Order: sequence, then C-alpha cells, then structure tokens
Amino acid sequence: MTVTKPHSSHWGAFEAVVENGRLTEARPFARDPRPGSLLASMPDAVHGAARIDRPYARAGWLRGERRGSARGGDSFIPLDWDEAIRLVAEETARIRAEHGAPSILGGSYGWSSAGRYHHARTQLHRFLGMGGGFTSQVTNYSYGAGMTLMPHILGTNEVIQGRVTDWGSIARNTRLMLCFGGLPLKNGLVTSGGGGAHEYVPLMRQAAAAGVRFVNISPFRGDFPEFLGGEWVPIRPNTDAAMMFAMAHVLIEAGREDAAFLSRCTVGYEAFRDYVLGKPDGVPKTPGWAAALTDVPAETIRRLALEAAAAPTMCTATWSIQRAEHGEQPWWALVALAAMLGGIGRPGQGIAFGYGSMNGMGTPRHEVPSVAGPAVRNPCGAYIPVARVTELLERPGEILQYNGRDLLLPDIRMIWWAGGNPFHHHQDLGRLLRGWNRADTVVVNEPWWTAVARHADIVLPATTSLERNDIGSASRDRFVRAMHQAIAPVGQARNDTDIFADLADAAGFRAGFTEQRDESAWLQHLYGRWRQACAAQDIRVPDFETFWETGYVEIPPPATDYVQFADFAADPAANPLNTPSGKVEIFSETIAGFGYAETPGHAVWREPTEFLGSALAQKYPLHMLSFQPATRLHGQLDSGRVAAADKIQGREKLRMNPVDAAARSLVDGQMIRVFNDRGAVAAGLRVTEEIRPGVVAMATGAWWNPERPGATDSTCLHGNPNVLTSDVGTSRLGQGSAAQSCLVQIEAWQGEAPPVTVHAPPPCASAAS
Ligand SMILES: Nc1nc2c(c(=O)[nH]1)N[C@H]1C(S)=C(S)[C@@H](COP(=O)(O)OP(=O)(O)OC[C@H]3O[C@@H](n4cnc5c(=O)[nH]c(N)nc54)[C@H](O)[C@@H]3O)O[C@H]1N2
Ligand SMILES: Nc1nc2c(c(=O)[nH]1)N[C@H]1C(S)=C(S)[C@@H](COP(=O)(O)OP(=O)(O)OC[C@H]3O[C@@H](n4cnc5c(=O)[nH]c(N)nc54)[C@H](O)[C@@H]3O)O[C@H]1N2
Ligand SMILES: [Mo]
Repeated sequence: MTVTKPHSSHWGAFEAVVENGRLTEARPFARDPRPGSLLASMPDAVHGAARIDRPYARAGWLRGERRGSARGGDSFIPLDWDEAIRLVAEETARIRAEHGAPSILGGSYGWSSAGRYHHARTQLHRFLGMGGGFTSQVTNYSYGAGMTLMPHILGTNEVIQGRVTDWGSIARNTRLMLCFGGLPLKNGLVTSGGGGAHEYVPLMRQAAAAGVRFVNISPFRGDFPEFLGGEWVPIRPNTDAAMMFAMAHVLIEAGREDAAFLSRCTVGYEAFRDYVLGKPDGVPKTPGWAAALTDVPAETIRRLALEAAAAPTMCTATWSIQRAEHGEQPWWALVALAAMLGGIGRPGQGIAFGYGSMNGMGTPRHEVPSVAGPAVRNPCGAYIPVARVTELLERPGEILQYNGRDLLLPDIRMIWWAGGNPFHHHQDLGRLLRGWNRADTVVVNEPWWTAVARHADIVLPATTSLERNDIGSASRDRFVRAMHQAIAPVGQARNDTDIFADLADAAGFRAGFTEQRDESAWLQHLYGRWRQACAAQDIRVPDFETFWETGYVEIPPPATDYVQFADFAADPAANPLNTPSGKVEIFSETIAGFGYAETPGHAVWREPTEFLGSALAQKYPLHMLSFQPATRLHGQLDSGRVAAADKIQGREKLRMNPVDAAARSLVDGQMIRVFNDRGAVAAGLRVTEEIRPGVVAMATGAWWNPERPGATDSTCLHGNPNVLTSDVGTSRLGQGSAAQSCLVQIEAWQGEAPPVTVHAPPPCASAAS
C-alpha cells in the first residue's frame, strides 16, 4: 500500500512516499520552483545500515572506566531502554552533585533536523536547563566571528542573517556586484528549519538578465553560477582584506570616497584612512602591496575600485571568508569599503553577507518570526564561544578571552550531544578526541552511527523526523510546513523529547518538562503561539486543523523591495543604528577598548599563521579549503546515493589545479594522501582548472573513518578534512572557527587502500532492520 505525507527537511519540503511502511521516495513539494537534489538520498539514509538499532553502552564504561578512557575503539554492549535511561539518569545526577552544573557540556552544537518541536538540541537544552543548567555554546560555526563583530560596527546581525536587501532590488538597481567568496549555488540547497521554495536561482537569473555585472573574487571558480557570466578574480585564500584595503587606497587617491555619507553616517573614518595610507605603520596599502599578498594584479584591483565608485555597487562576501584566522578583518574592511562607496541604505547598494551562503538570503518575505521550539533559559551562566570546545576540554580552570570578557573554563565531566556532530564540525579531530577523552562520560542521541555516536559511552538511538509529527519553519522562508509522521520508528529508536521526558521523570520533573502536553498538544500550542505573533503583525494564518490538513501555510511575499538600512541612511539621527555612536563604526572604541593587539579599533591586515604567504608554506605548500558539500548537509545524508555518486574510489574528492598535479605526477581519479603535522586523510583526486594553483579544496562531511578506531593520530580513510584543519580561534574578539586557514601537502596514496567501513555499524553492534 502506498501513502503520501507532507514533510520537510533542511534540504527542502517534500511529500514522503511510503510503501509497506518504508520510505521509498521524497517527492519535491509542488510549490518549490527548483527543488533540491538531496531529497534522493533520503530513503537510503532513513533505512540504511548506519541506523542505530537500540541503545548501547561502551564496554569499558560499563566496567567503570571514566575520565581518561580511550573512546572510539571499544566494543558496544546492547542495553534495553529501561537500563539505558537508568544509567544516564544516575550518571547525570552523580556528576551534577559531585561537580556542579557547569561540569556538564550540553552546548550540543549542530543542525539537528528541520522540525521545530522535536529539534534535538532545543530538547536537550530544555532538559538540562530544567535540571539545573549546563555549560552552553554561543555563536556558531557558520559566522561566529562575524556575528560577534557586526553588533559593534553595524548594530545588528541582520546583515548576515537577513533580512538583507532583496534580489529584486539588486536586479532593479545594482550595476556591479562584488562577490568575495563567490555565490555558491550548492549552498542554496539548504535552509535551516526547512525551505518550501528554492528561489535563489530564478532570482539570480533575473539580476543577470537585468544587466548586473558580477565579479567572483575567489580561489575557486566552481562556486559561481555560470549563468551569471562575469569575471573571475582568483585571489589567494585569506587575503581578501588586503585587496579591500587596496581598493580603499585607490578610492582615496582618486578622491572617490563618498565624503557626505562618511561624515553623516559613520564614525572613525580618519583612522582607517590613515591606516590605508600607511601613516601609522609606514606601509601604504597600495594595489602593488596587495598584489604581492593576493596574487591579484594591481591593475585589476585599481580597475574594480574605480568601477565600483562609478556604478551602483553591492558588496557581498560569503560566510566562509570569516571562517579563517583573523576572519573578522575582511568583513570589517568590506563594511568600511561599502561605506566609502556611500551606497549603504540605497536600493541595490551597500553590503550584506551570505547571498550565496544559504537559501532565502535576499528572497522577498515578510518580517514574521518562524515557529519557535519549546526553549527554556539555561540557569547556569557558563558558556563558551562554540568553536573553542577543545580548549574548554583542555584547559579547565583557566581563562578564555572573548569579546571583551574573561570566561572561566569549567572542568567538564560529562559531554552530551543531541543533534550535532563535533567529529564532523570541529577542527583538528585528533586534538578534539584527546580533549574529549578527559570527560567521565559522553552521552549521544543520534539516529545514525556517525563519528560522534562512535565516540560516546552511552548511545541513545533517536528517531528521524519521518518517524514523528512536527512543524518545519525557517525565518528565511515564507512557507510553514506540516511534517506528518510517515513511518514507524526504525528499530528501537525513540523521539529525543520522549527520551528526555523519561530522564526528567527519573529526576522528578517530568510534568515541568512536558507541561503535560503530548506531541499533538505541543504542535497545536507552538503553532498557536506563532499564529498570535503573526496576528500581531496583521498577518492572518489559518487555524491549526486547516494548516495540518493542507500541509502548509504560505505567507505571500510583500509587493515592494526591501532595502536594508534605508531608514538609517535617509535620516541617521532619527533612525540610528544600534551601535554606541548610532552610526557605522569604521572605528570602534569598544573593540579598541578590549586591548587585543590582533584586533585594534578598525580593520587591519593580519597574516594568518597558515596561508600561502606564511613560512609554513615552505613545508606545506598547498592551501586547503574545506567548504560545504554539494551532495549532503554537513555529515547528514553522507550514507545516501547522492554523496556516494560524487566520491572517487569511495573517498571524498579533492580538487587540484593541473599545474599542482603535474608537479606531483598525479592524475585525475587516483587516490591521494593529504597531510600536515596534524594528520593525514585519503582522498580521490579531481584535477580541474576551476581552482587556482596553490589551492586545493575538499567538501566537509565524509564521515570520519580513522584507520585505527580509537587512536588520536590515525589516517582518515574516507577524507574528512577536519583531521587536517587547525583549531585556533579567529581572534580573541570573535573566537570563531578558522577552518579555512590550513596548509597541507599531497602525495600519491601508496599501496592498497583499506575500505571505508564507517557507513556500517561498528563491528560489535548489530545493524537496525
Ligand atoms: N573544515 C570545516 N569544518 C566545518 C565547516 C567548514 O566550512 N569547514 N563548516 C562548519 C559549519 S558552518 C557548520 S554549521 C558545522 C555543521 O556541523 P553539524 O551541524 O554538527 O553537522 P551535521 O552533520 O548537520 O550534524 C547534525 C547531526 O544531528 C543528527 N540528527 C539529525 N536529526 C536528528 C534528530 O532528530 N535527533 C538527534 N538526536 N540527532 C539528529 C544527524 O545525524 C547529524 O549527525 O560544520 C562546521 N565545520
Ligand atoms: N548543499 C549544502 N548547502 C549548505 C550547507 C551544506 O552542508 N550543504 N551548509 C550550510 C551552512 S551550515 C552554512 S554556514 C553555509 C556556508 O556558506 P559559506 O560559508 O558561504 O560556504 P562555503 O561553501 O564554506 O564557502 C563558499 C566559498 O568560499 C570560498 N572561500 C573559502 N575561503 C575563502 C577565502 O579566504 N577567500 C575567498 N575569496 N573565498 C574563499 C570557497 O572556495 C567556497 O567556494 O552553507 C549552507 N549551505
Ligand atoms: Mo553553518
């Protein structure tokens, strides 16, 4: 028997086609103009061998091993659910009593799944928060440095998260669009919370048809839509700020800054100008100076600066360029450059980050909230900026400087992850595992045997969204989507919220945790709250029953273009920014006051430890970029057919320029070894002119497959780039992930390569059926 149910995912809304209790197809939502390709992997993932069939505990942990045990190589012993709940409840109570709430790391960073009620991370935070608190993680891997910086200088993170100036405004007004990092189409496959419509391709096409000229400033040509035409400026990685300063230099020399905008709407331009001219350090940031760092010809820099001054220009950068050591600087420099051009707040001009970083950026929509999950406040004040997780584990009792604050790092005894995968997302995985092993106990809720589950002491199998009812909703999307349960739980999997409800019961607060609502009552409650929030903005949406029956609600887009900062630019006194001065802070007294040498009061050029201009490039001469995968969402769906079809000999592919391949006698399609002082990974070689010489690129998301499970220095047979990336903060200001500052060397793989085994359960645990 075949049934179809409305559903949604971060990679798009769909109809779940179910035959005899199994998902056979995820059929795109009819209203999606350009559905994503990732839906094809869903049946493979949901029913695949990598599902966790039942709860497990690590054998050594059951024998009493705690702090300092080696994780990842031990066997797993099956448990029944009652036993699993009892063990976790007792251990949580013990650790809380003996070591206090901050000793539980419950930050649990990660994307979980699209439904807002069953969102695993929200549910874990609710459970740990009600139980007394935990150490949390603030900011994100996506734009952690940028989101710490922007409130200081623009007074908002909307310039990263949206709403940003619409594509329609760009089509109608922009003549030149400078795209640092490109406009990766693959990133538009995804919307956090689930997208009903992928409109970015038609919107970009409309801008191209209207005659907007695009410039792709990136080491990689492949992350720029061919249909936009345009110019490719193959810059060296991590040198964008240098190019921006040189463009500023050209504008100053030519007298092309918008002096009226600078004086009316900004503060601190003089200090920035002096720096660009080289007054404080004797180094004028000329196009010639920048050419040596960026490998972009001085003439190109000069021409682009003058073209930008002569035409309505939109400046944009991907989120990726701030995911580098000193990643705050190119973003701040771009704000300064956009301010010099004077277009901030004018239709189709100014600045925004991430037009190519996620679906929905620049898509017209009303400013309504998305349906929110059942969050509670963490009563314990301890937190870290998310990407400092290894430092947290390594340096208990010490201070971490962040954004003007001194954070005391707690002694972490328990690590709990639900809905995220640090062995996907974090840098320098060998070092992470050494820190990880310091914990007494690691609990992981996961549907799949991902690397984080394999490195747990207690594994709690979670349902996927298809096994429960939920509501998909994203702030960047105009559809809210009903997610009907389509199949029964696979194996013994349970919903995260039901797992936590049982744990809350053991701790004596079940009623507080559930508020005595079942799933259906929760969905009606959360929808009802959202409906009220819409009504407060004069937007009428149907009642819950109608919504659930129809499968979706659409909030039609507004008729007029949205132009970010328009009110401010029109009258900065009446509509100040939320900065100390009320204006764009080209110089920030606040940031200067933090006293961090690497981040003075205005944007500066700072060399990353690892880039093509650093001493280490003698030993490791290739800059490795690790960007978002086109064939999956991070590690999610890696076990599906779309990701599998893109691998080379079953390994993640690495792109390399023909010049670099020839220099190493390497050929397309062969297996290679990518290495540096932090480790080595196997990969499949793709030789292509799309990437500039000296730079190689690999997508993230191939599941970590150490050759010797449990070792912290083992080669990854599958091609997880985070074995190689360096784990430093962007700076003390932002403390973001600096994954894009990474040097490597590459050679042919010698001998027979052991197979990738990570999509099957670990040897000692049986597979789900
Ligand atoms: N080198 C390098 N590293 C990077 C990046 C990079 O550019 N380069 N990018 C970074 C960025 S921007 C991000 S956002 C991170 C992403 O990092 P993550 O968000 O941690 O990656 P995901 O693979 O999406 O992890 C989500 C996990 O939740 C699980 N899950 C899904 N649904 C459920 C559920 O209902 N319940 C439970 N309990 N679990 C569920 C999935 O199986 C998956 O393992 O990676 C970062 N890491
Ligand atoms: N299909 C798919 N889409 C996704 C995701 C996914 O996993 N899969 N993840 C989503 C998430 S969580 C996020 S945060 C966004 C991330 O969005 P981004 O961070 O913007 O995307 P990336 O793919 O990491 O990088 C984009 C481009 O930046 C270039 N780049 C890297 N370093 C530099 C540099 O120093 N200078 C310049 N000029 N260019 C550089 C890379 O070559 C790459 O082509 O993507 C989202 N979209
Ligand atoms: Mo992200």
